[in-house]
Amino acid sequence: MKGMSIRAILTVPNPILKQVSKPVAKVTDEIRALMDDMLETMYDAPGIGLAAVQVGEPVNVIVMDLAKNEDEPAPMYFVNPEILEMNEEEKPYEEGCLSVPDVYDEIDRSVRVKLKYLDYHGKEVVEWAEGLYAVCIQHEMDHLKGVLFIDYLSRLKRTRAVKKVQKNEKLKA
Ligand code: K2U
Ligand code: ZN
Repeated sequence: MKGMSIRAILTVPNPILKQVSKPVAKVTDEIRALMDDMLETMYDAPGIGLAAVQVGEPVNVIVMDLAKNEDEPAPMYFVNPEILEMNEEEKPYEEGCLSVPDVYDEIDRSVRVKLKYLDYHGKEVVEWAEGLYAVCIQHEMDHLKGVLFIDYLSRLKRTRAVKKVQKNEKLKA
């Protein structure tokens, strides 16, 4: 894609990550350029999901690609995503986050969610997500509410996670 760039991924305790992102008025070329940059940034990380706030843009935009490394890329674009229904059954999954590097812990998520969102061209889509798709979209939509997966952990675990990320960021700088 023309003119794509890799952006810096914000890490805890950056306060921007706690902001509530705003809806997008219209899926413009500018929003598409942001999604292209987000995908390039996500592939470089590497990761399978990324919310716009993680690159410092608090708008309701998410990108994902759940394809296995050996498969063709399968980029997914979500503008103004909403969860219409959540299956009440929950299952634990070992989550990580590009904004909380090298921290992993089990988080319970709904096994199926009914989604409504605008796609790359602004067309409305309504579909059910399950499996890793359900886990990842719930993790990303939390980012749009300023919520990180470590916010579900005990205060002690959360404090240790933030201290670990800050120490490692200092070593990198
Ligand atoms: O920070 C992010 O939002 C990217 C997350 C997305 C994610 C979190 C939990 C569970 C699934 C996806 C990850 O850091 S992407 C890295 C990754 C790769 C494979 C499986 C799980 C996480
Ligand atoms: Zn994350």
